[in-house]
Amino acid sequence: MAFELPSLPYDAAALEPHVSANTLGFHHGKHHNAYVTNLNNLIQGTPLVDQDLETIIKTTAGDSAQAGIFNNAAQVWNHTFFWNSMSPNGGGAPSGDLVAKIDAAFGSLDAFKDAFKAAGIGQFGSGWVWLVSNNGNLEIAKTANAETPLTDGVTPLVTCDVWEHAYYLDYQNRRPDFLQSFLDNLINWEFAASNL
Ligand code: MN3
Repeated sequence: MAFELPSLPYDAAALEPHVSANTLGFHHGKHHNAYVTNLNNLIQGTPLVDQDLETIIKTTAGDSAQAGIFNNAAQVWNHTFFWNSMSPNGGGAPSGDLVAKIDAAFGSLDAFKDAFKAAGIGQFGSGWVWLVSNNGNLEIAKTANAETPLTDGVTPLVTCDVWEHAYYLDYQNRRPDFLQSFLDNLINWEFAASNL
C-alpha cells in the first residue's frame, strides 16, 4: 500500500489573504506531494513498506543510514499536521482546558503568542515551531528540517512550518509577519484541543 497525498482540509484559496492559493498550491501540490512520492520510492522493497507512517518515522529516527526515509516520512506527517493546524476560521482564542493550560504554561495567550513567534523566528534555517504537551504541561518546541517532536515522547498539538517555501511567495523574507498572521488569523485551536 503506497502512501497517498492527503487532500487539504479546505479549499486552496480558503486561507487568503493570510496564505495565498498560489503558496498553498505549490506547498501542498508540489512540496508535500514530492515527499509522498520520495517516501514511496525509498521504502519499496524494504521491510518498512508495510508499516504505518508513525512507525516508519520512529523506526528510522536518528539512523543516519535511513536519513532519506526519515526525512521524507517525517515531512509527510509534519505537513498533514500543519494543514490541520490552520483553519479559515482560525486565530482568536482557545477554549476549554486549553485556556487554563496555556495560562499555566505561559501566563497568558499573548505571552504564548510572543513565545511561539520568537521560537519560529529563532529557528535558524528551515524547520518547524510547535506547541506540544509534555505529560499534560504545554511547551513550545522547535525542530530543524524534517525533525518532529513525535520522536521526543511529547504530544504535538499544533505546528507552523517555517521553511521559506511556506511563506516566501506571500511574505518574502518576513518570517515574523507570517508567524504573526498564523497566530492571529489561522491557528486552529479546535485541532489543538482535539490533540490534547
Ligand atoms: Mn513545508
